Amino acid sequence: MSTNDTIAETGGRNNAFTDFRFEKKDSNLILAHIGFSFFAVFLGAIAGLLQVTQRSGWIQLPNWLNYYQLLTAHGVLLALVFTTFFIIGYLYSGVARTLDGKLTPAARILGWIGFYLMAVGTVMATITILTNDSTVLYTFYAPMKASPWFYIGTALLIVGSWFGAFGIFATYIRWRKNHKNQSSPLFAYMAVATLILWLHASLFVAIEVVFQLIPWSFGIVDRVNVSLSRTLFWYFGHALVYFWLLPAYIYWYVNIPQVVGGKIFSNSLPRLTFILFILFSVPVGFHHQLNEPGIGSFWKFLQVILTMMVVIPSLMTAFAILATFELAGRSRGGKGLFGWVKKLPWKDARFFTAVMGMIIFIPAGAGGIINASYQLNQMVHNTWFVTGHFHLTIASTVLLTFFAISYWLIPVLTGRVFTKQLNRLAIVQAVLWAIGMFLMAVIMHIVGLLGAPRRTSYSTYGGHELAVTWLSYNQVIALGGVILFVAIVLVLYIWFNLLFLAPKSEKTIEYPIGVVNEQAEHPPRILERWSFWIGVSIALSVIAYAIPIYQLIMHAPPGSLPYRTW
Ligand code: HAS
Repeated sequence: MSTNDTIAETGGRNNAFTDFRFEKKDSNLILAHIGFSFFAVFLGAIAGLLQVTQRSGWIQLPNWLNYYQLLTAHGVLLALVFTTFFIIGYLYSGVARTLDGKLTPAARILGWIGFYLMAVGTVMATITILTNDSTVLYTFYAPMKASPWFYIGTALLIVGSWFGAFGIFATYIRWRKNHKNQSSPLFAYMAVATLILWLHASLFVAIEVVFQLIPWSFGIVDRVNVSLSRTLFWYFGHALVYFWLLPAYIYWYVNIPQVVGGKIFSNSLPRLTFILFILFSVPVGFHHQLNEPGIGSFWKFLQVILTMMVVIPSLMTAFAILATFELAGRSRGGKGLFGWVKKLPWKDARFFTAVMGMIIFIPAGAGGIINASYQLNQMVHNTWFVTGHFHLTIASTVLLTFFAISYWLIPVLTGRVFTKQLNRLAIVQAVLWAIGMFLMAVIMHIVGLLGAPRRTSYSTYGGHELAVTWLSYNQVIALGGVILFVAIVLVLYIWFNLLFLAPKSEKTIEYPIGVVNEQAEHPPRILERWSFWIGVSIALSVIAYAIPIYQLIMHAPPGSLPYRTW
């Protein structure tokens, strides 16, 4: 296989890390996580196809399967399982790559413990969904009650991810000990920041599951404080979306500069961005509960303001990524105001697929700001507008970036080549994804504004005149869903090839890590004083949450008995 036949081989680029190879023990651990995540995509996509076609009246489901069951499987397998496995695998890979080239033995042990806990938890939760005992959607709102084994399964998924995080911390701490007074490599820094955010937020959903939902679902206690459980869920739930987004940002900040043949624009700005996410991504969960009773409007408004603060690091990211691209394009000879755009490697799926995600993030982020505006939320809450928003964010921006990562990460791990044909297929895949999402998610925004509710099975609402206006939109949404399913089949085909069939490479396959622009300032030491930032983050969360949570407990209604609504 010559270099010309490949996209992902080293290509002789001048980067100190180019000849890197993983130790077998590390690549096995990373591959286990990534491989498991693909299985979740496979099942979750089938559930997605069935539910979108049922919702639009195209198909009728058999008696043993219902819409809400599919919706639960789709959300849990894609939003919770796929993301967590993929992210932990990707973070392990970059940490091993940039911190002395390997994981510590402790990290490997912690990584495997985490993997097995997550895998067992996923299997338990999935079985209870398939048996229709846990049709509670991925947000598992009380008082709908799932099987206790569903909650235990999700708790294991979360606790397993903590072990994964501890493994990464172990490798990072070893590196800091051996490199006193140095700033850590950007990838590792960002991985640590992402996992600090994750530990902080997921602790609270673990409290909800372990202390409220598991005892209640086993019948040990009769009633559950519903408002408190939802508040604990959203304490975690919004930071969860940044647990998905930040690994995509890591790719944009650290890996893509090398893919485009440029340099990382700044060594401090990305670090500051991630610190802002640690601070502001948690004390904002009330923007998911703006229409709920029991929480004072002052606290909701405070969290709306903090939500606007968490938009800032994304705007900083947009600026930094564009600057990186412009510098790269100009260094390749791009002239004039926009001549540099043409010089970017548009035919390389590792770039193209991620850029599709970036472009989609511009309207997706605007939709988020609409959601977060206190008054506008009255209009869009619980409508398909919100479903459209999260299909543009997690299911496009983040997912497309993860696809782009997989196109070089699997070859690095398996030694197989991302051939020209696979690269072409990946570009077709990204275009199909953008078309499918345009038809599905953009129309969801429109029909949401016309009042169509989310989380509902097919219904004509007795022929009500308003509901009739939604029907033709539903058809377009289903068409978009079918196109997306075809695109998922393509990506599964590419992954299968990269795992088992593509030709083996004779050369080392490049793990792209960008180098920082020589003119960039050295990052200020304060940015790596984690205890300080964790302290500020906890303080902000106490300010935003302590009094409302106290009130939810002290003025709690009697609580709710469990319900099985399906
Ligand atoms: Fe959201 C609901 C507000 C971002 C996911 N969101 C959801 C739900 C999910 C979700 C899953 O305030 C539904 C939960 C449920 O089931 O009920 N969201 C926001 C805001 C942001 C935001 C303010 N969300 C995300 C991200 C997600 C995600 C990211 C997943 C990954 N969201 C809300 C609110 C709700 C909500 C309310 C509740 C609604 C309700 O009533 O239920 C912000 O973080 C967005 C900031 C983003 C930007 C965009 C910056 C653009 C960039 C791209 C640059 C492009 C370049 C291209 C460089 C301001 C960085 C270069 C191109 C070349 C030319 C080469």
